[in-house]
Amino acid sequence: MSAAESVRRPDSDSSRTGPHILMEGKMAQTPLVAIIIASDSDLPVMEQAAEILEKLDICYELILTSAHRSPQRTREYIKEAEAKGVEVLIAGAGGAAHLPGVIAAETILPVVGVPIETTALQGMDSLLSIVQMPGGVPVATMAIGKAGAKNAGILAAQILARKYPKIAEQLVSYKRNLEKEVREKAKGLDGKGFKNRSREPGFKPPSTGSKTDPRR
Ligand code: RP5
Repeated sequence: MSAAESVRRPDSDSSRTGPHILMEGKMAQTPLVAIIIASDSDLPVMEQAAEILEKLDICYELILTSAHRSPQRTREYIKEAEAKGVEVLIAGAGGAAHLPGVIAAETILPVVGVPIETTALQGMDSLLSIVQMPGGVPVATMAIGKAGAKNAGILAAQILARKYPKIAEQLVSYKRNLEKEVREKAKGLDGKGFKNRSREPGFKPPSTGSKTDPRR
């Protein structure tokens, strides 16, 4: 399959809004990424991964299965994903958060883990559970919550970009836009009358860690 064929949205029906949710992976095109969520309560966070993949025009599917509640379904799906040609797996889970690690134990596909915020421990439980994998079974662990889910989508795209030039182009353009947005915001600040000391003649920035710094 050519890159152009494989880099497509899962569904071109513009009447649908939000990420496309295909619980059993029934799609006409091959998904390159699978987003696996452990509970429907994870969706408000994990849809950030779906949104960025859509923005980058990368075909994905979203699957609901739990490491603890449906271990058999989880194993079966991993085999199915490998067979259908999925190349990167993104898994989000909260609390004991075993899903990304269990997936990584079953496949050699790269696994990106997203710790979901929890009420009891604010997602620190999820983060530590996902990041502390034993040697030999890596999970690329993102930040807790929505930023982590978004970055999971971008990291998946970056992995795919090594093979698909079209995805590399999309990422370059995405990065350019990030830079443009910062420049525009900086320009916006210029007009607000704040004093910009760094532009004054003779301005020296404060020391950042020389030997004479009393904090050292
Ligand atoms: C985990 O337990 C899920 O990832 C979710 O973040 C958390 C709570 O799940 P629900 O009880 O809301 O289904 O497996």
